[in-house]
Amino acid sequence: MSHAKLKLIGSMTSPYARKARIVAAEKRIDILFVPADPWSPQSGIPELNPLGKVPVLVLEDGTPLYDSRVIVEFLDGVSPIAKLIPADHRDRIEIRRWEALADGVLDAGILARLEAQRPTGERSQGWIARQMATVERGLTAMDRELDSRAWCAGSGFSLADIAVGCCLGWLEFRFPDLAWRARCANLVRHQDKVADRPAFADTVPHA
Ligand code: GSF
Repeated sequence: MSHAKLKLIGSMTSPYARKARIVAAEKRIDILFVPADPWSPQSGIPELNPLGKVPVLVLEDGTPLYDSRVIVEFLDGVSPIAKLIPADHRDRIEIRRWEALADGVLDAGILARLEAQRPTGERSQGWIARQMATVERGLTAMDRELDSRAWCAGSGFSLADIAVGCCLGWLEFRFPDLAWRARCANLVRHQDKVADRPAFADTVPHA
């Protein structure tokens, strides 16, 4: 099946765009990745997504889809190949919960990073500390819930593993000193395993 007209607008550093790219690649859906900077006034992104964020998936008829959770659900339903979100209600919710956790850690990490980039007088260390505490709690919860299991949910690779992989990959990229590897052995094992998949290796974040 060819879906060459599906266009994914995102940046090379966005972990949410990476999640969508990996889902497309795992499912062998041929999308056109269009790099764009949501912070650039000329990006054209607010015309597609009123929230002004990437990723945006533009369908064949021009309909823009956002955010990444809607995009991955759309992509998973496009073809029956390599299902990443199961049909069973409870199984699906378990995986979406993992995704909410991994995305939530990213949300907090991004807020902390944006705050840290503000001029010294405008920056709130308390706000940064609050967001980083969320990151730490999220990492602890993911590590504990993964435990010694091979995959986050169920018996095989799923959207949950992709979401967690993108979350940890972004933390490694943006917070190389966070040292989660020293205290989250289960996540280390998981991350080293998913990193070998071509879809992950082809989308490593870079500036
Ligand atoms: C988050 C997208 C987002 O924060 C999703 O798609 O899952 N819940 C959304 N995107 C950032 C880029 S990044 O840090 O991944 C973005 O586009 N920020 C621009 C802005 O104006 O906030």
